[in-house]
Amino acid sequence: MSLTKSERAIVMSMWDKVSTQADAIGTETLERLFSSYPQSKTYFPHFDLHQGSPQLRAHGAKVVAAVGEAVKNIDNLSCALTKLSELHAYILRVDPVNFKLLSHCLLVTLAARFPADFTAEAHAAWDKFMSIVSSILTEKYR
Ligand code: HNI
Repeated sequence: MSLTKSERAIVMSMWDKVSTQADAIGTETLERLFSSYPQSKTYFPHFDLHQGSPQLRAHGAKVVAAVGEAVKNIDNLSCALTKLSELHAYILRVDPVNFKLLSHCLLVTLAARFPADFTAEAHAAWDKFMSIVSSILTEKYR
């Protein structure tokens, strides 16, 4: 599976806006994840996951920064995500289901913050992009 030219263009142009509020978007994404899908909290027993906690905000910022790196390397995703893939597969052993949930929460956050940009085409492009990123981060499980 790979992105078409126009899907790439949509993701890249929307990223310009996302990056101006990256940290807040990361925090909101994780808040949505942990409140809608509390089972995902089991990977973070060492974190204070209350809304707005410093750990939650710091982690949200890291996750969105990694998505930003992926956007920058959109033509070379496997390579760009190698380290993170090893971390999630070998060390963290996150069940791949959680990647779908996190991706969904990111999309909801983007839709809520950029309603005019979040057309059906943008929705589909981001969904495909995040599913490619997620499959790279989980492919080492097999
Ligand atoms: Ni994830 C650490 C990026 C999905 C649980 N994760 C990271 C780090 C980045 C990151 C960046 C920090 C790495 C470092 O410190 O070197 N994670 C991403 C991205 C996605 C993702 C881009 C999906 C698109 N991670 C998930 C999911 C879960 C998850 C779905 C579980 C629900 N991640 C973790 C945990 C850590 C982690 C746990 C370690 C946290 C810590 O600091 O102890």
